[in-house]
Formats: sequence, structure tokens, C-alpha cells
Amino acid sequence: MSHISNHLPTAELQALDAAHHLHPFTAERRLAEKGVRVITRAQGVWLTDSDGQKIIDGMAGLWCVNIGYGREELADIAARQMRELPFYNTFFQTTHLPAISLAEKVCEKTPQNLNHVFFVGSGSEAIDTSIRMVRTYWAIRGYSEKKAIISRKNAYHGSTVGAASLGGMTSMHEQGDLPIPNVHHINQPDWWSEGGDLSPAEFGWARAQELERTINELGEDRIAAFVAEPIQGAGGAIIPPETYWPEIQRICDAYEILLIADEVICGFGRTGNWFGSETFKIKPDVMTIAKGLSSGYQPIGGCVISDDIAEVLGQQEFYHGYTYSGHPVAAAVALENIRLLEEENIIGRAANVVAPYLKEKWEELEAHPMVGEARIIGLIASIALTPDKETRAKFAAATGTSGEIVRDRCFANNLVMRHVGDRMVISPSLIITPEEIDIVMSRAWQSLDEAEKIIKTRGLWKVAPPVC
Ligand code: PXG
Repeated sequence: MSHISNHLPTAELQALDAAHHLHPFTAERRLAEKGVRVITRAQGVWLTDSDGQKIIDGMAGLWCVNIGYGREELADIAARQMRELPFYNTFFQTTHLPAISLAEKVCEKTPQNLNHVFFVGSGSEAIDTSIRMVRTYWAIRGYSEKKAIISRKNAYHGSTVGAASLGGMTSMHEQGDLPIPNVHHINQPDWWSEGGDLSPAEFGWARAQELERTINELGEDRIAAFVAEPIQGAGGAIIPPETYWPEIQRICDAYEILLIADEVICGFGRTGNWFGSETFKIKPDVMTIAKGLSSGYQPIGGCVISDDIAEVLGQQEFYHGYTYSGHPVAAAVALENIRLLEEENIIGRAANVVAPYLKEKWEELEAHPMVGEARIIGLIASIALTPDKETRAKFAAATGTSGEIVRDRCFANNLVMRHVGDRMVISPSLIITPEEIDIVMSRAWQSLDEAEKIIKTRGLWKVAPPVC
């Protein structure tokens, strides 16, 4: 058996990595100068690096290891499936047991009318699939002009050409000539940064109204769908005001457009229910899923569609699919992951025991001099960093400067917390214990204190002039 626990010294691993391995969303030269951290093992919510340091993972990997690291059951099922049927495709009039069973299980979990799933290998592929599906749906029904998709600024839907186009991150659009045609972005419901003098409730409602205005401007007969994450994840764990989703739902009901809920982060327990759509009472026509579907143990995602859409799409061949659509090993692992989530009531326990405890501790962070709002639903939480809480001011330095300092202090203190601009985010595994939450919180406080000192020493504690 080959495994890599007996490895080269860290410095040599870092040099090799810098020489040949290109990292996602990374300025390679800058990383090579800093030196990459080499993660070698993980158990529960704990990572171990090549120097033997134990790091507490506040991000569940990349918002995905919902069940926690080290579940033998998932390793065993993968090995068994690899022996029995490591691969077979589902293109040419064939299927296999893991795909059949997982499809049934996923559709049992998703809301009532979402009963058909197209498997893919990732969240980005799920989003690309949804773009082609909703446009094809309207075309088959005779409305081929209904192809525009309305998305939101600062949304994240993935990195393929289609998914990055739906995403609302301008820095991504600048690379690779994006977005693709017929994508429109409306404003996001981020009250802290953009709410001005409106109350959160007024602001949430106003931002939802932008959807209706855009539908009327573009014309209902040109719009295929509206796509949104129930909570924007990579955008900074932006929890919308309570008025936002009900108004969006009213608008989607009033017009003939489809609603795509991107549940790649929110799905499989993150918000305290199986799906963010349940938490916010959203009735999507299409749901994209990935990450928590397999708790990240295997790359797999899906695009789940309503009975109505499946009925229409079923009239023709849909020229779309990936070699690894419904991959048997990934599907078997995802099925076992869902079985464990169900049998051990992991989502219920996270919602009723762990989330209230984390909420109490997380909201205490608002007492820190550098923390503006602290927001949390289920096990997804964020704080806004600010040099002046009263005015909700931004730092004068380039966005992300303070966030990166806090992130680096967290990492140095063996806590993984993500920064998004000047927001800090956590999204731990659902199996995190109250004792482990105490460790996360004490490291977070310490890191914020250290970062505050660094920011002040470097002369960065300055308020940005207001934007007119
Ligand atoms: N939709 C949403 C809502 C996501 O969060 C994707 C789609 C794309 O999934 P794939 O599997 O293609 O990556 C995502 C992915 C971050 C970060 O830094 C977030 C994601 C991926 C990588 C980094 O917060 N989300």
C-alpha cells in the first residue's frame, strides 16, 4: 500500500509545489514567496500540517465537509464500489445502482416538486447545466427569446465560463472576456455595506424590487430565470434581510420566469435545514447542489429540476452531459453521506444544539472594537470589519487589506477562517462540538486583537471617505 505519511521536509514540499502546482484563485508568485502550508491529514474538524501542527478548520474544507473528516464508512463504501464497478457511464441507455439510489434519495430530500436530478461533477457544472436547461425548457415551449438570466452582483456560482458569467464578481469577468451574452446582474441584499440610511427591512424589500424593475425593463418575454444563493457564501456569507426572499418569491410567482436556487453551499444542512430554500421559504424550480452532497469526500453535484421542467425537457434529446455524470464511486459515497446525516440526525443536532451555542458566542464578537455586525444562520456566520461601527465605515486601505491581516493571524493561530474582502466568514463542519466552538472563538478573539494592533501600527486604522 502506498501512502504519503512519510514525506519530504516541509521546505522541499513547498519548493516542489511552487515549481509545478498551480492553485485556484492564487497569485502564484506571492504564494511561493510566503510558502504554502501543506495539509497532510484530517479528523473531525481538525487538520494536521506537514510540521505536525493541529489546525481547527472553521470552514469545513471549502464549505463542504459537512459530516466532518475521517468517516471510515465513506472510505469503505468508496473502496467497495471501486471493486464492484469503478466506472460506467450513464449516456447510452445504461445506468447503475449508485446513480439510481442516489437520484431517488436526493429527490426525497429536495422540496416536493423537485423530483428529477441531472448529476455533474461540481457546483460550476451544476450551474452550467441549469443555464442550458432553463433556456432549452423555454425554447421547447416555443419561447426561444426567453433566454436572459438575471443574477446578482457579488454572487458566486463557480468558475466555468457559464458559472463565472452568472457570478457577479467583476474581477472574474475581467479575465477571459466574460460574461457570456444575456446575463444581467442586479444589486445584492448586503445591508451592512450598501444599506445607507434605510433600515434592513426597507433595504431588503428595495433590493428585491430591483428584480421586478429589471423584468419590466428587459421584458418578461426575454427572461428565462433568476438565479440566487439563499445566502451568498463566497460573497461574504451575506444573510439577506427578512423582507428580501418573500418579495423575491412574490415577484417570481407573479411573472413567468424560473427561479434557480443555488444551494451549493446552503444545501445539506448548512442553514439548519436540509436546504436554504426551506430556511427562507423559497420555492425554486431548479436547485443546484454539490459540496455537502458528498461532504466533499468525492466530487459530485447535481441540477435538480421540477416535474414541469422535466416533462418539457423530456420531449427531446438534451445534448449535455459529462463523462463523470453520476460517477458510481462519487454517487455511492454521496448516498452513504446522506444516510449518515439522516441516521445520526446530524443536521437536527447542528440546528438545535450547536447553532444556538455558536450564535451566542459569535454575536459577542460585536463587542470587539473592529467588528461591526456579526450575522449567523445555522452554521454559516460572518462579521464585518470596520474602523467605525457607528457609521458602518469601510477602511480607507484597499478592500481586503484588513481582512487579509485577520485571516493571516487566524492561520498563524491555527484557525482556518476565510476572509472575503473585509468580512470574515466561518462555516464549520456540522459535527463541531461546543468545546471546539470555544477553541474557534478564543482563537478568533486573539487573532482579531493581534490584527487590530498590526492595523494600527501600520497606520491603516483610517476611515474611507464616503462614496457619493
Ligand atoms: N455555487 C455556489 C453557491 C458556490 O459557493 C459554486 C457554485 C461552484 O462550485 P464548484 O464545485 O465548481 O467550486 C460554489 C463554489 C470561497 C469558495 O473561497 C467558494 C466556492 C468555491 C471555491 C472557493 O469561498 N464555492
